[in-house]
Amino acid sequence: MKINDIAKSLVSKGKGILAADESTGTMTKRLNAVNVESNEKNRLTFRHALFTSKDINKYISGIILFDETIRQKKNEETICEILNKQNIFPGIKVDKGAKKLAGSKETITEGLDGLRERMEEYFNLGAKFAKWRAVYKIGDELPSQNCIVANAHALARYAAIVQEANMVPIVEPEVLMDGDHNIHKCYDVTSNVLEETVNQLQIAGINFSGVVLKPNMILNGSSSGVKNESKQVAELTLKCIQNNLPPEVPGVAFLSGGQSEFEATKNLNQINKQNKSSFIFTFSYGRALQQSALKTWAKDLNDIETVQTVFDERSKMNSLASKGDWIEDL
Ligand code: 5MM
Repeated sequence: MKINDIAKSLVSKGKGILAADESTGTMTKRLNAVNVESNEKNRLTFRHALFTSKDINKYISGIILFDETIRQKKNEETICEILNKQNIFPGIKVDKGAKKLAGSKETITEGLDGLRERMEEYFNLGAKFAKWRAVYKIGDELPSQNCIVANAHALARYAAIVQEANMVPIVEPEVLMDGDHNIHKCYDVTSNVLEETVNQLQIAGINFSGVVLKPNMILNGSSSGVKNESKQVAELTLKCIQNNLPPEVPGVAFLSGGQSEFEATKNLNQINKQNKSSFIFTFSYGRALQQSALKTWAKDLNDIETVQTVFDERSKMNSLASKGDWIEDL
């Protein structure tokens, strides 16, 4: 399958992406928060429960995996085989995390060394798309131009290697919601970040039809004390993306970034209600798809069925939101 077709399928109507690519450190934090031991078996059991829920293939087009997961098997089947059977694209997180940017308090995402060889291996393991996340924090004088340019350059080099390996790069520049800034500051910073990211992707000769963008929504800082109004979030998010993204990009799959499950669904729904452009807006949520399912599992590690029902319900709500069809009290 050509990468342009994979990219289109990842954002096809009513479907979105499950981000299940928590590194072991992050997954350990998530499991420990609900008093579950983080070991290889538990990480696989929870993820396998989600990946085999009754309705997953109605709502989920692709799943981003972590290196550990793409190598795991359940009942003799690899995770990629399990996903392929359900017409869900397996994806792989290939960055090695946000590390200290020399000479600053900010971060640069690393992982380019040896990436070409790793992509070849992931392709052979069954991955059809990849993900790389760059992180920008808003603060006094932050993010710096150095941080914006360095991360955009790395995203572009990553995207070029992924396309060379016949896979779709998900480009994830995440402006964090941490801080007391207002929504307009988030708009300005995200605009600068997207502009530079697109600029670097262009310089690297990226085929924009074979890319999915995974940005943050435009929100008030989480410690600003200001409640987000969905209509304003949607208006500014749409404006920011439409002003910066080339029309060839088939779709945008938002990260949830620490929003509650409810807010992430509500805001996505409003974005789609207000969208007049040809861009497709869907979800690539981690926490906003998994939180309730994880809390449910922690109550009874043997009750996989209830976990799956809870996960299907969240996926369904976000599927409806990706069409602007979600109704608040459903
Ligand atoms: C699922 O978490 C991803 C990996 O995080 P670490 O590398 O820090 O372990 C993360 O990149 C995720 O894909 C995005 O942030 C979207 O997840 P949220 O929870 O923000 O929707």
